[in-house]
Amino acid sequence: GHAVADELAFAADVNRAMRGTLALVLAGGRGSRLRDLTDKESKPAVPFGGKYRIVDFPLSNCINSGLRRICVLTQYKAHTLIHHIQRGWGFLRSEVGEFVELWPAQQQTAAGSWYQGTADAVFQNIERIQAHGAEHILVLAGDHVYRQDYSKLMASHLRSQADVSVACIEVPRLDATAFGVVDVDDHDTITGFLEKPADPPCIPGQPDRAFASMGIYLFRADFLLKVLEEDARDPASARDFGKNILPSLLGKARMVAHRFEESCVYPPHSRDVPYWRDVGTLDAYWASNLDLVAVTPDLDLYDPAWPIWTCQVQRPGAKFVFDEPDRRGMAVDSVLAAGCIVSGGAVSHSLLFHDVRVNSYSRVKDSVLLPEVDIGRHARLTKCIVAARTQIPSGLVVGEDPEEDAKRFLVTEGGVTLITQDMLDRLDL
Ligand code: ADQ
Ligand code: ADP
Repeated sequence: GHAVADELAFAADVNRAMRGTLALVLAGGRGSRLRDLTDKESKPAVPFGGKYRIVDFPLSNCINSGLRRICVLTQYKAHTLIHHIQRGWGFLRSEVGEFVELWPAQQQTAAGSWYQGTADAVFQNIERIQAHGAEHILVLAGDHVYRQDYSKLMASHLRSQADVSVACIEVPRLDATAFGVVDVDDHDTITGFLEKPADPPCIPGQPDRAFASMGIYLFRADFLLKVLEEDARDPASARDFGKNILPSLLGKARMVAHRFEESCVYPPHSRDVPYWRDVGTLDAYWASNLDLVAVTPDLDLYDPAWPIWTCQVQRPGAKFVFDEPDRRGMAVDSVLAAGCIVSGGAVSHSLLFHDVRVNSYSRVKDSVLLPEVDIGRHARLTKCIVAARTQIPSGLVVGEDPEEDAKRFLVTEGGVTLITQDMLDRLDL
């Protein structure tokens, strides 16, 4: 009796809190480890999974979690990101207070410095945030691929009566050099925080694992505003959540770690490994795109209960031309987006974004081809990432001689070759 009534009342509280939450998606960072892929656009705008851009994941998580007041904070080369959001994310109902707004960097600070750190991006918009009168602020990184039900994060935030909840995940210890590493007590209260330590401390009793911040912070709005104002008065601060804000709160505020396992949206076939990817390097980008080709991918994009929304290109279905015995257009073990035409070439274990052309006698294997790539006749590509709108010339062979490839293109530590149109133009073929 009472227990059920309490549960229902609590669920209603969570619901109300979600409706009173403003989500701030930080989408300004370049993501320089993606090299040429982020020459012209920021990391959140980089295409992912055949028809999405990375920012679609946190935005879809908001929509699917019932969080409908969203601001996207942009900065570095935001043109494609702004275009994508204006075209694809205008379907919320402003009449009932639902929106995705774009907040470009305003260059408000002196000396032409745009945003400094992530906290400055929020601080510069403090008046607009106050004008929304939100009770909670959810700060999200715009550059990770994952499915998370933020209402479960809200539930644990309310239960623990935290000033701020930080979503955290266990990662291999050696990967944690790229993250904020968190120390917790028995109740998951955060007792230590080291931003990107060179030698990350492990989880007690697990020498190879570390507990990392996912860069997802849920704040009580009044508390966040107070903290940002304090930080703004500190001339030594770099105005960054990871570098300055979280460490400054240790021992002064109720800062609680939320375990991602509790709010991860798992695929139906596996509840073992929570999926969260910082596709920050070319090797990680290649691997997580090609994971979608696997028999049972770790990331389920087919789940109607948790759709990933995007800006659709209105294109016809992928087409395969198979006309002569030696010109058999086919793709196996692959994902192809709309508008692709595989005409007399062979594609295997690859992911093709929309409007890719694969011409006769060519071979594409273990590769990720971004939108509007054209593969010339007799070309052979293995283990490549081809940047958008690149014309691969007839007969080009890449992925069979690493030394030769490294002279002309960019070969990663993991042996993935990135090919862009600029690199081809420099070759003067
Ligand atoms: P990083 O990911 O290295 O670490 P950062 O480069 O600041 O942090 O990027 C965080 C997010 O903010 C990204 O989505 C980026 O695009 C965006 N961003 C960066 N500067 C911005 C600006 N000035 N304006 C708008 N958006 C901006 C952080 C934390 C770590 C944590 C990892 C998890 O500092 O503690 O472990 O995220 O990936
Ligand atoms: P309805 O008007 O039936 O309530 P919606 O509010 O779902 O429909 O959608 C309004 C408009 O937004 C429609 O034109 C629809 O095509 C478009 N739309 C809905 N969802 C998306 C999406 N994920 N991406 C792009 N456009 C969308």
